[in-house]
Amino acid sequence: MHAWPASDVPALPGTGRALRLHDSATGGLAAVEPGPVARLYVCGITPYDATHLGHAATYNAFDLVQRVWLDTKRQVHYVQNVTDVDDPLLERAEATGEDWAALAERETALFREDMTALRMLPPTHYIGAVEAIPGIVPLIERLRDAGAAYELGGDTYFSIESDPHFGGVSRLDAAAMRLLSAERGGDPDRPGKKNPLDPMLWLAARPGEPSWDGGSLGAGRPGWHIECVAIALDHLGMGFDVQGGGSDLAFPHHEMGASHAQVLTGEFPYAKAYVHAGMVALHGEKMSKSKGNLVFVSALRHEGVAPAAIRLALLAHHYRSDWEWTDAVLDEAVARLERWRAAVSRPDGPPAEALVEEIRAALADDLDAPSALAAVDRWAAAQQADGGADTGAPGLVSRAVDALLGVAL
Ligand code: 5CA
Ligand code: ZN
Repeated sequence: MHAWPASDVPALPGTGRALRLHDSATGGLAAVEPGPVARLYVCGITPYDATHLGHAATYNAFDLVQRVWLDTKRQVHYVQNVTDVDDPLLERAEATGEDWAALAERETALFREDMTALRMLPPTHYIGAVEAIPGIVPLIERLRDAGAAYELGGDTYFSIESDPHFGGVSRLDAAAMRLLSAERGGDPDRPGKKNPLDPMLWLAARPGEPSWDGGSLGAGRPGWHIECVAIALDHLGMGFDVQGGGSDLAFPHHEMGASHAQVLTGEFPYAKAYVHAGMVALHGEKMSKSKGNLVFVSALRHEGVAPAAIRLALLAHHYRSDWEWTDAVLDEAVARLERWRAAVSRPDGPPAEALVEEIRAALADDLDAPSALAAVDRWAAAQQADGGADTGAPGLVSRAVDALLGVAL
């Protein structure tokens, strides 16, 4: 699949800082120290509805990760998937009478437009689950041949007991895992499974549903977790730097993905850090396509809200916290954007070198974007209060805000 166009990332004077991120697998801050080419996998959308602010907040977090790495003069090898065949997508298509593939294509196209408008850096490889199927089948066959997968009623399951590290990503107890498995696409109550948590690797063809040639597995379609694993192993390999997504993916998705990959390769770990963004809510409940309590990025854009203001609204919250989208959040971001734009369009201001270092330090410390915004606010307020004669400062601020926060002033 093609991704979306990249916006420029201006180079800044001085050097960037080493990034520390909260790693779900340890529950603490991890020094993320990639080689010259940093490797990042971020789980992509299931394209049955438009991009909402919750998605945008999660992608914003991992966009910041890339911007910190780029500032340290590293290259970034970034892979994102599209879950372009899955139960919720097929159910939505069935309900509306639309062709499932056309629905996926339309919503993916809208996602690309939203990401472009928000200046999110595009992945190096943007891969659909459907296009990955030829690579997925042999992985499942290998798991089965190694005794790590079994057949049940024509479907193929992964045996979590084959991975001694199972549980190490989310660190949840069995009862919590079982609840979340039922909530998030698993089938813990299906009779005949070796372990209730065992996830589906290959779903045998059902009447009226799309299916693909599965070689010795028979016709069918892949399970969710193995899709991301096949794409990540193909394009990044084991031991990549960061596996990213929202906190609702820690279990089962990232837990199962890590297990699949660790059993397949015999190597550990799958990813050096598992990084999870908090959930954005609307009217007191997590924004979700299934509940329908959504604010869409595209709807705000059509109302004439500047994408830079949407981005500032996201940046005003720490990526790990759960927060609530309200009109006040957006109003505050619009006002901040106005203040910042007015400040950088003046001919001079207080020197800004220290501000660049403050933004760098804030982001390097587990992506503390709210502190970075506060630092820019202080610079703008100082300029407003007593001017400053540095004619290079407004340009430097605008480059730093663009390069490090993805906001074009
Ligand atoms: N296709 C899978 C991942 S392989 C998926 O979870 N798709 S999704 O469309 O449901 O979500 C895309 C990303 O947005 C995921 O990282 C998910 O954790 C995140 N996300 C979904 N809802 C919210 C929310 N309300 N707040 C923050 N992030 C969210
Ligand atoms: Zn995924």
